[in-house]
Amino acid sequence: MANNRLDQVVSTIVEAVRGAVRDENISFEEYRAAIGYMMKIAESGELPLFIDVFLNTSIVSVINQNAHPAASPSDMEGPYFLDSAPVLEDGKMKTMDAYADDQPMIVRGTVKDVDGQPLADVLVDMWNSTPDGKYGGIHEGIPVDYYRGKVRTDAQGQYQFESTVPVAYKIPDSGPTGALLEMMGRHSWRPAHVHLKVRHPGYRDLTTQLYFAEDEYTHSDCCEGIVPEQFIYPELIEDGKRVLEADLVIEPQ
Ligand code: MBD
Ligand code: FE
Repeated sequence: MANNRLDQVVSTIVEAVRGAVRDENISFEEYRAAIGYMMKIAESGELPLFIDVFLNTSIVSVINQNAHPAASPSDMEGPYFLDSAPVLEDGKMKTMDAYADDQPMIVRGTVKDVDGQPLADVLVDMWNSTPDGKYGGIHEGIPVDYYRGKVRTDAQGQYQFESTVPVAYKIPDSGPTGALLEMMGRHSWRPAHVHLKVRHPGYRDLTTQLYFAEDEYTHSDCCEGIVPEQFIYPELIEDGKRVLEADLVIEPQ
């Protein structure tokens, strides 16, 4: 049986690309070059990165358009979420000893429903980069269970993670995605960020990110991220640890 949704979506995409070909007077040589470049992106393993750079932000707009007004804003998932991340009993992520001058970071808050009621036993995932912009299990030298993990909210709906402060993140520029951005005259930096994902039966998944107010890229993200204002944090230090306090509101399905 034909899948009508698939037919409609693919037809709309093809029509949009055909429009671009006509509008830009694309030559056969340019068409062949584009196919070659897409092959290169696929062969380098950067297909998810490439698509996220240009499209993830639009998917997020659609999610936010359809969201309950009291729900926390969604943000890009990016290419580096791994559902296989370890469950952390105490919220402490494994971090590499090699980064001697890394700064400890605490991320904590309460998960609530849209009426402000705290939700217990909610699954919260967090993942962030190393102090030099690498992700566990993705980039060389960082094992898969580092800088990522899962916790559950306690009876008061609270969650807490400990990790280290990430830096402004440069999209791998040795690959074809970074090279493309450079050829287009765009930089390939994302502001330093922390990824969060909240999942609970009967509720819509919430995927979002936290940012730092003092980061120079917070408002010029190479991925054109829609940075949620409520998730931009000024410097707050507690016992030498950077603290981000993010309450997360999820809505029923
Ligand atoms: C990232 O770490 C990221 O979060 C996004 C959205 C795109 C590329 C790399
Ligand atoms: Fe990221």
